[in-house]
Amino acid sequence: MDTIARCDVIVCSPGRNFVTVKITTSDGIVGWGDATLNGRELAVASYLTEHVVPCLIGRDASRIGDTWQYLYRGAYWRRGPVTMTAIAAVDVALWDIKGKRANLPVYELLGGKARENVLVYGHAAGGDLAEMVDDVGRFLDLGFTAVRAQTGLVGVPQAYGAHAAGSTYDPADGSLPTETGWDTRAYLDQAPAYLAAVRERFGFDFDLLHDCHHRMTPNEAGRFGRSVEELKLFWMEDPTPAENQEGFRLIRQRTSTPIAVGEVLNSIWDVQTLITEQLIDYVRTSVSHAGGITHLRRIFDLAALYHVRSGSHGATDLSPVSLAAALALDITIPNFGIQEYMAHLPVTHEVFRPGYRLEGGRVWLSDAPGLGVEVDEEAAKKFPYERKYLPVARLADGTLWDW
Ligand code: GCO
Ligand code: MG
Repeated sequence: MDTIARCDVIVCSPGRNFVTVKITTSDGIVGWGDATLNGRELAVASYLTEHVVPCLIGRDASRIGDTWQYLYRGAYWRRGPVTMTAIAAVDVALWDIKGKRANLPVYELLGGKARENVLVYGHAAGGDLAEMVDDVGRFLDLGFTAVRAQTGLVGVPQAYGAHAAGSTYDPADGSLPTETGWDTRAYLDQAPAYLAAVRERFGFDFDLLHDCHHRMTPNEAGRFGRSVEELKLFWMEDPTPAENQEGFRLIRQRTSTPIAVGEVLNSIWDVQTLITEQLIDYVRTSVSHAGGITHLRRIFDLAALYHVRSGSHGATDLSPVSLAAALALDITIPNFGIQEYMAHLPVTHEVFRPGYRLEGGRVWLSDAPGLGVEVDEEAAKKFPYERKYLPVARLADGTLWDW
């Protein structure tokens, strides 16, 4: 029996913070998992080292499902981003090990390829409308056939999306969260117009996506969706906070603009109503925040019954290990929709060397055993953890809002 001999938790910051799990088996096989929870990284690292690692040593490395239940049911406390991210990292590392042991890529263990490659969307952004439209053009020139477009709002300081492409949200003074602004009326006035400007310049022959980032009420979201219907968005993402899944009934009644939800949610129960009542079109739960390959596969299977397709979160705060794991699911499931793809910074690749490859708006998977990602632990040591936060948002009168 190949047992879990060691489990190390590596925290490093090559361009941004990442928490990585390394499991080594008694036969010397190494598997990698991503345990990064942006802005709350050390909570997961300590959950792992203090509470999970001691339970793993000596367990049969091949029993992935049993280990998942042991960590989930065995904790007594349910769900939540810290727990589900920790479980995800262990789960993904064990799938990586299973692949390496079988000398097969993980996607072969999941049933084999259902498609040749994985459709991804890129992130076009800009400080203002002109910059953002140019950035959409840049992605189309690179061969992307799906692009998400975001820009700031005139009169609102640093609203989400106002950052130039590739920039991070690091606090200006290096310590506390950046304070940004929000104004729903300005958004409802301006966002449909700037999305229309993209269609005007580049036409309809590509998929246009937009992230509303959880800031509207269901009623406002319904109005927004209706006002962009003729722009034929691929999706509007997170139109309203999804803790209240029932709120999406109202949006659905108002608009046929497709809806994508799930990046901040962690379990199948968090998306159950959304899926079973067909209130969304794409489920965006991620492999690293929703319990790993084992649990995300369950979510996608449930979604398939209700014509909901996958649209996995893939921002740069998910490490290349996560992306490789997401891609293994993307290429095998019947109800694949699209995969988010934000290129990692070159410095991130000094530590994480993935085998997948982007070409013409699609990603081709590596056929290396396991997930095909190498992690350079020596290089990781050069990039110590730095405390960072996601921004917060406030209305003009100071009321704290959803960022
Ligand atoms: C997306 C997301 C990200 C998140 C980020 C938070 O759709 O890509 O909304 O931009 O804000 O992952 O850590
Ligand atoms: Mg999003």
